[in-house]
Amino acid sequence: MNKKKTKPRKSGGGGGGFAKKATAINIKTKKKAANPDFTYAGSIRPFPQSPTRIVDPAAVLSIPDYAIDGVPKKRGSAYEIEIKTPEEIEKMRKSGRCAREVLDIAGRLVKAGVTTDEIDAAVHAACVERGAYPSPLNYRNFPKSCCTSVNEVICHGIPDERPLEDGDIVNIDITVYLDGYHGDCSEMFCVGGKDAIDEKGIKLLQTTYDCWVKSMELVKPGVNYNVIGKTIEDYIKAEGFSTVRSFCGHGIGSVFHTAPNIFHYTVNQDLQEMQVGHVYTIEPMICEGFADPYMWQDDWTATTADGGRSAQFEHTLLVTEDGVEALTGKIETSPLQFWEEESAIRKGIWLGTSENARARAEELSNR
Ligand code: EYF
Ligand code: CO
Ligand code: CO
Repeated sequence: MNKKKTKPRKSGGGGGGFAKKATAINIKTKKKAANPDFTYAGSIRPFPQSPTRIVDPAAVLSIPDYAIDGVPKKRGSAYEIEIKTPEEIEKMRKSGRCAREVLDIAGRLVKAGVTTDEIDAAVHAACVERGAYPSPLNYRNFPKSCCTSVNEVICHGIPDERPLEDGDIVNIDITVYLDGYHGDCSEMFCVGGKDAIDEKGIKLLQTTYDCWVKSMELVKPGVNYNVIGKTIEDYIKAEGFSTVRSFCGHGIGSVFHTAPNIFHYTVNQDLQEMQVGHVYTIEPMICEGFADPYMWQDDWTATTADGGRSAQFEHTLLVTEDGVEALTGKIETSPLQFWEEESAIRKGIWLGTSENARARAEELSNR
């Protein structure tokens, strides 16, 4: 799909809170002509996209260094894992909570007939209302404020004018940049509810959730990072599914993607060890068929090559002295999904394994 160069607009494309002094976002136009004979792996097709939404820098606490030209400047070490200070952790708690609030808002909109672009508009407005910049917007020239990945789309689906259909499974991936720090999370949603999904789809969703929780339960200081991928792969293989190798979780902080890379498959060598103050994401993508990715012509959307469905969950996690805390964990108002109520690993809300996290989860379950 060709991207059109969009002029900066004073008020934009269905999102809220736009400005007199908008940031001129320079979305790159792809020179490559679209091949009309391009073959798609499954039944999802690209639909038209609305004009790029813009953010008034004065309306948010801060904008990331790529907001204007699409190029991230501050990279962080490729190897050394940052240990966050207490002040940074406080800020990341706030960006994590903000990402969760926005994800819950997006999830409540999921319904047959609603377009993923309408969800993007709501996400964009909810970020700006909270003083946050929607991190995906213009990140390496990405054109929208969140990713929406439907059925066979593994990740980085671009919100567009396709109306959701009963029986679709959709991942909504939200990252916000609040006061200099990113918070990143994603969750699956079933269009038409559980009853609209076939048995294999339900098993895919449950297995993806359970392998993710199982891997997060093992996070604590001193644990080798290779435990995450092995736990995920062993669990999903036994259920007949496959795990994506081409995209990984990542360290996160003032930089969207930094060390360490988090592999969601078995790595037969020692990696680094987890330490108190590490903050990173676990975001496995699990497929009902093969996990080989197939890129659309937009160079962003990754689908499965065999057209089988893919599911994904993601939290931003903080390693604490006594375990782990999900900085993007569910809050008082978050709806519970069937895979949380029926989990074989941990039933109910999962907020982490630290004493604090367990106590808060208990409080929320008794609300
Ligand atoms: C040019 C993007 C660039 N990348 C990663 C940029 O960590 C993420 N989700 O959990 C994540 C989210 C986004 C992202 C949103 C936009 N991008 C995507 C795909 C290709 C690409 O190459
Ligand atoms: Co994400
Ligand atoms: Co991520």
